[in-house]
Amino acid sequence: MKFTHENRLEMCLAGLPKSVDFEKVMEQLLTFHVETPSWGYGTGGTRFHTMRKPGEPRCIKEKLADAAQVHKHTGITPTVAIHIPWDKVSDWGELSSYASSLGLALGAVNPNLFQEDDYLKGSLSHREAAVRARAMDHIKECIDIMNTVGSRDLSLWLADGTNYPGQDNFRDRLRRMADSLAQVYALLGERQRLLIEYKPFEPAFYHTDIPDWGLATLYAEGLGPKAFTLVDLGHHLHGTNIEYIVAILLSRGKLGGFHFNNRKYADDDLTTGSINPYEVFLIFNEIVAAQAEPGAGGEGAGGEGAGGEKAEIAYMIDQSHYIKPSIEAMIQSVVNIQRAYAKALIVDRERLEEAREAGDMIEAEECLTAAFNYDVDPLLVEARRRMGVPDNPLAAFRRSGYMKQVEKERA
Ligand code: PSV
Ligand code: MN
Repeated sequence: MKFTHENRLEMCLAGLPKSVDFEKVMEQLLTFHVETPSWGYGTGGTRFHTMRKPGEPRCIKEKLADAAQVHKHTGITPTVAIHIPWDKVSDWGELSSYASSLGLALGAVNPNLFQEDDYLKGSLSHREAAVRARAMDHIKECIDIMNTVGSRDLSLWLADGTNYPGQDNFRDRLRRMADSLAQVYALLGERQRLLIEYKPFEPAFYHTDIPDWGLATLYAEGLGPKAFTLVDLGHHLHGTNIEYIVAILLSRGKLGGFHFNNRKYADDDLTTGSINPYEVFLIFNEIVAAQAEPGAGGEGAGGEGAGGEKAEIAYMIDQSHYIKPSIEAMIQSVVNIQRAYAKALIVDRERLEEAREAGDMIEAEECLTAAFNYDVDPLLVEARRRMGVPDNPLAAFRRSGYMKQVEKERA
């Protein structure tokens, strides 16, 4: 037998559970999108040093050009999240047109409320009204940008917190945060959303004002149907069961999106799936299971919210590549996410339900590990051929000569 794509695909299909509909899987893979972050194309550093890499982009336009390479080779990354003021330009309409000329659109807008000296003791929960007002002005500026570039999501992460016991009054901070978030919410347009990101540590190390999914979701539920929780994989304490958090948020209709990355120790920002690919699979397994439920509303359905509306899930990457070449690391991450999603799509859900009903935990677990261990790459290659992108995005990018060219141009 020749090892052609057709042969590989035939063998792959022959081994799939009967309950899996191949054309439906294709449709789901073809409509699946991942958003890459502008800041993931520059060189990240640690608090020790930033090692500059040859060919590094020098401005947002060059970052978009790099992002366009990821989209060109994977076919599934048409939008790029921006961080303000890191990506600030004088003419947002012009930047938006430039993005379209590359086949991209600008995605989530991330305000930066953590790098001004004023924010040493917080931003939206700061004791001083003047600092809170400054933070609010910055958020207004970000929403204006969203209006100009047509962005849907305001992705809000706050470094607010304290570093020592007694430093501030917890309940006062909670009140100020709730007031500020209500003001932010009131600024949103009809189709815009507020994604609230939580993090239990760093840069505040005693407490953070929004440490976990629970408080983020309390805020999101209190604010209303346009507010959601954002799950950054690196923002959990060790041993946290992230897929269960995902299930809870799905059941509340409050899963707004992800910041994908991977960690070994803390918020390491390693490429997604590099350390724990099973976790990524188990996360997608929860999403696919929720979407497969009767009445779940199909593509993008994230569960039933209080108002009965379905939440769209924004699949975003939040990585800052410190040592790997950024574009290649981004392609690796995108492909790892796509592969984890494909594996979740081929779980034998009928057999899984029967095993659960029979109380057979071995069989139930086997349903998951069978899908996780299955080689779904022929399905990915088929989807890529239908999209007109290379079978192997990483190899094709490496062959393209793009890095050599930008290394010269950006020297
Ligand atoms: C904070 O650690 C974070 O995850 C937030 O999403 C920021 O916007 C991003 O990283 C970049 O610093
Ligand atoms: Mn993040």
